[in-house]
Amino acid sequence: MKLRYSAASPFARKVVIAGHVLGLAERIDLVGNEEDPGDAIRSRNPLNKIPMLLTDDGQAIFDSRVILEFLDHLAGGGRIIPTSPDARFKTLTLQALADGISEAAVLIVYEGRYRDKEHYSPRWISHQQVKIDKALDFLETQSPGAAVDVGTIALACALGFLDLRAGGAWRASHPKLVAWLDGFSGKVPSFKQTVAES
Ligand SMILES: N[C@@H](CCC(=O)N[C@@H](CS)C(=O)NCC(=O)O)C(=O)O
Repeated sequence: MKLRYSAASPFARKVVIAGHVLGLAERIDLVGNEEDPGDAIRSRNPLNKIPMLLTDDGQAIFDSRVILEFLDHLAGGGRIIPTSPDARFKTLTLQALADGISEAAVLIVYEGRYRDKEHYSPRWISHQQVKIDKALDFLETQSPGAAVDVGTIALACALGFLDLRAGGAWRASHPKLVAWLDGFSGKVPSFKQTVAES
């Protein structure tokens, strides 16, 4: 399999970590982020986003949530997406929340990267920042739990992205989440191995 990815992307990092957790990492070739929309791998996703997984039989799979489901299936199922309804919908919802943090943080980065200077919108930035802050405050009061699954993998990647692109400002006001991330990092070696350089 080939994964079109970038080390900085929190969504791609989810996939790389899941590959390690599931013992599938050696079957996944990491192919760097080619921004050319005509790039043979990237263009298999009409949305032109990463991560994008090309399976051994040539099927293009995206986005990160679907790729994680595919990898879980390849590994026998029920490994990072629980099968019992309570645990399953709890972790899928945590994944949605964590991905929402990453999406808002990516939009803030893109506002600076892609918006023409004269249209740069502090109001838009703060609209996204409120989502991040509220989600973090919520998670500070509701422990994300000790399981290693799609929810906690996504959360670790979202917090890692805030460290990478927002200077880790979330840490001072969220001590329980900091402790949770330290615990996750101790249990899942691929989290440390996939830290991107800023
Ligand atoms: N919902 C998608 C989000 C993927 C995403 O936003 N990827 C970013 C990189 S972090 C991207 O490819 N952006 C390029 C673009 O928006 O054109 C997922 O879970 O995979």
